[in-house]
Amino acid sequence: MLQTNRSTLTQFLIEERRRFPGATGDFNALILDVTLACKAIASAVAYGELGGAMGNHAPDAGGSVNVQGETQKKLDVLSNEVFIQRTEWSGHLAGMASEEMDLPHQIPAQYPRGHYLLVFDPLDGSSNIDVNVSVGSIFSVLRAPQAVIDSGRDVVEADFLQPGATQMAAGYALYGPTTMLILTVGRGVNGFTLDPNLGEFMLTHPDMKIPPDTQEFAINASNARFWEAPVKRYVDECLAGKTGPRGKDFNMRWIASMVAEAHRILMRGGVFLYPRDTKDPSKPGRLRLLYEANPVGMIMEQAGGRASTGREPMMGVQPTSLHQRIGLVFGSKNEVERIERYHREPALAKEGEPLFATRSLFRD
Ligand code: AFP
Repeated sequence: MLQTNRSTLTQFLIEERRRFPGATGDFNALILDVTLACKAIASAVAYGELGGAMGNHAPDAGGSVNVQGETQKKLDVLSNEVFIQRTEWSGHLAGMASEEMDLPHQIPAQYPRGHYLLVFDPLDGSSNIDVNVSVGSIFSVLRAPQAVIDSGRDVVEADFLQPGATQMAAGYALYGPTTMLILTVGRGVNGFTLDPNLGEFMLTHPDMKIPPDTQEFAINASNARFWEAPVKRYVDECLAGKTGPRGKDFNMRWIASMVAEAHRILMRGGVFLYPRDTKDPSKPGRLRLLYEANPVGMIMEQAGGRASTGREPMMGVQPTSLHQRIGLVFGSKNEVERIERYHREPALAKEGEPLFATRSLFRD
């Protein structure tokens, strides 16, 4: 381990910062605080039930006491607390928002306030915890509005409602066979692997790029009856394989842990769809815009892929609320563009008539 020529995350960030002579180092310090939180969560995830941290079957915060007298707490509640504890003291944040908190978190009075907003999903895929399947943390860094910086006032929801294109940084930690950190600070995407002996994230995947084409798609097919026509068309054509309009066979994956899907796509290409559907008209999608779609979308676009609602680029969406949901399609650029094209093409047949495929597994 001592004889390695790999950069640590700290070295990488300092070398990146040298391109900005006026940089104060605050941004780097914030990223390192966030990645320390991810290391702590990685440890809690690894201990699982041994550490008293549980998956979805545990009670909420406050929890019960298990036979060993340990207070059991849901891991996503614990992870949220870790993100807050590791970052609120630093003086780099004006405030933060999380999937686990209805309202924005104010920086306590005893700490200075800074220039950035941190938005995060502390533990995504938590329904997989109890079955020992990879889960992750997702984070996004925004610049606080100047009025917030100048006044030092408490943050409000509106301060966070910035399009994905304004993100300063985005990343995810993947708690899998190895713990990895995938990070973009606006100049490409780099992957780091946690060395458990050193406790350091080491640069192992520099300048990651997504193949523009793919033969692998990820969607929860149990929702097929709720899909809009363009999505049904796209999936039908993938399933038709060589015998259909695509002229090639496709493979399907669904891990139900978006961070794991995103990482697979980043590594070997693919497309992920959790589209807007008719299952619950009050929900225009399952995934959240600010702390799931936008950070993952920034990573995909920075790696040469594409992120979309299916109808418009994700990075251009103007958020309307902190926890708003949105339809999400991301991955290999040419595949996402095809899906967007299908959403633009007018329905070729009247409602109720077979639209495209003469046969479909999903035709009701
Ligand atoms: P949980 O955090 O509740 O497990 O949800 C995970 C997730 O937000 C995302 O990571 C998955 O891609 C998606 O939901 C899985 O949704 P389905 O359970 O409907 O397939």
